[in-house]
Amino acid sequence: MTRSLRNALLATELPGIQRPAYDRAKVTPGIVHIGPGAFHRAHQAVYVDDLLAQDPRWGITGISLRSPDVAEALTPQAGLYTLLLTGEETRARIIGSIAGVIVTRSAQAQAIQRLAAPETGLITLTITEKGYCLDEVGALDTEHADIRHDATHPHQPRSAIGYLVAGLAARRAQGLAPPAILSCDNLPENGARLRGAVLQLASLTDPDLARWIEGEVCFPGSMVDSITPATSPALREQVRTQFGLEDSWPIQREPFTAWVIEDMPRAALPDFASVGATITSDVAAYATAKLRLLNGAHSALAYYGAALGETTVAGAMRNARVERYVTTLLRDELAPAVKAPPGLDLAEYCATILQRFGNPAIEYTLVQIGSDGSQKIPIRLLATLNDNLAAGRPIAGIAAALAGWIIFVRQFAKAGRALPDPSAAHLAALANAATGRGDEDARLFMEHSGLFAPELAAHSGLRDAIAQAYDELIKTTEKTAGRRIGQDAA
Ligand code: CS2
Repeated sequence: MTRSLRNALLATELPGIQRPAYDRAKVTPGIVHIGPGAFHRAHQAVYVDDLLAQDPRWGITGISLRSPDVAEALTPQAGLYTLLLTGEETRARIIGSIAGVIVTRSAQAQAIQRLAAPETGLITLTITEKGYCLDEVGALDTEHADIRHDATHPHQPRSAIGYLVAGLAARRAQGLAPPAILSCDNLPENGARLRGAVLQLASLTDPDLARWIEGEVCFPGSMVDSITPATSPALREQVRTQFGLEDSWPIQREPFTAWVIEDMPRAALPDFASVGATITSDVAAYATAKLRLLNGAHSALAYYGAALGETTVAGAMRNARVERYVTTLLRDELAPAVKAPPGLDLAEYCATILQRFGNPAIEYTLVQIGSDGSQKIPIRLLATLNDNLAAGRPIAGIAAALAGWIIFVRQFAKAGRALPDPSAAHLAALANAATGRGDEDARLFMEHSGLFAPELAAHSGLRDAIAQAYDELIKTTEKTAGRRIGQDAA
């Protein structure tokens, strides 16, 4: 027998399933989260689920900027969903911290009202790199179509930045102190970049508002970490058969989780430290270490592994050539460019990353990680590449990841499939002009993809290293990967 997720279910026997340790009826909404995708529901919403047991003021209202899918799945379930923690054993938990989800497409005014509501003490975001609409130096891209729109229609925004500005304007109009705003995305200096983007957009429409935001609103930085693949049909089936729950959108993640938040007392955040988050003044060191080591290695593994015909992270880690590649990359190229935050042993951290990638219970597709490469590669790999070139350290592994990326882009073009990337059209045009020769294709992508700053684009040592890896990888790709990527992207 399977049972549907409803509030009433929480009062029944649920053997082997952890459930909210608080009365959901007593929870009030204190957090508004923009982008309630899988990562948010596997990470922050779980910390909040723990927090609500001691402080019911922090229920979450989600805001979906694009698709109604999350709202359609969660509304009939009263916001409840199942989280499976999958490692050596699988543990199930029902999460109750999300009270509701607003879809801006059909309820724009309601979304702005909720952002501005007096009880909203914290706004959080997981909108992925591209959601910030930043340019290559990390400032707001004022040429971005959504930002141009929001600069002229501040009350009908399209971008997350536009919603924040509209919400803050409405809050200020009520004469109330603002909420804190916390980015939970894998961006370097995520708090500072978000603050810069919000100030820049506000100054285009209302300089007084921009001054108020500058003086009043706290944007703490953060580091978030937990490997959370997209939900597959097999996961729904597992939740049904193993735990007897009918859930339209369960979530799965590894047991490991970490959240480091910048210590900013004026932000008056909920007591996240009491539920396992680390509060520190040195968040940048943790965030850089995580972004450059875990995310850098993830992206490199995705492109290198896909070029060799692999389709998932754990599968790729079972391929001795890929495993050797990632291990060496972490040890010789990524870790030496990272300054360890106090108390973090880099060698141990890298060993844990390799172990986490190898978790066979997590089905994370390389295509999912390889998506949005134009956004991810500069911050995950090129920053380290620049440091290594300047310090005379090796670059062959990063060059191989870049070669893998070019092959990845070409495989999508060859299969006639849309590359999952905001620069898809431009990259597809390059892919169609590529010849399959390392020296030519390395030059083409370095000079024209838009990822490489002029000095890097003209670096002949880098070009040679990419070309060499490309010619080497493509031999295997031609045998296997084209077919597989074509299927994977279907
Ligand atoms: C991954 C991340 O999809 C990706 O690009 O690298 O989502 C990664 O799993 C998380 O940042 C882990 O904390």
